[in-house]
Amino acid sequence: MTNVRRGCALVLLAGLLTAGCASADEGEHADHAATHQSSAPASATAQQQAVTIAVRLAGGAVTSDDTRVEAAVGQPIELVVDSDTSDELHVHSDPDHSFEVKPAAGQRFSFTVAVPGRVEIELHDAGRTVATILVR
Ligand SMILES: [Cu+2]
Repeated sequence: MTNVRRGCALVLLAGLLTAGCASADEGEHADHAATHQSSAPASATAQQQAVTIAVRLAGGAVTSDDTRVEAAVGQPIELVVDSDTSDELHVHSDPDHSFEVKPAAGQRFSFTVAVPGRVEIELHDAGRTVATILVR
């Protein structure tokens, strides 16, 4: 738990957009996600190929640790998760996205990012950054 909080604090210190971490210690992301919902643009209608990020949790280990990927604003980004445990994926975009990971293979979570910048994807229970997306 402290690992997660420290990770989030470092992100805040780095001056990045961290819509989610102010309340990360509460374990609740639903409230502030709803707060930012209204600012999401509806412009990403162009058909773009999705950026896929594979994440695997097995035996307490996380593979694909802190992968760097690039994506365009509005481009679909898909997380493909194989996991043997429950966790929470948290996308540090604005607005942020949270996905509930279950112990199952082939879970897919899709989202888009509306604001350019560096977007980190965290596993909150494991306290790990699994990927960083450079959004342009
Ligand atoms: Cu977070």
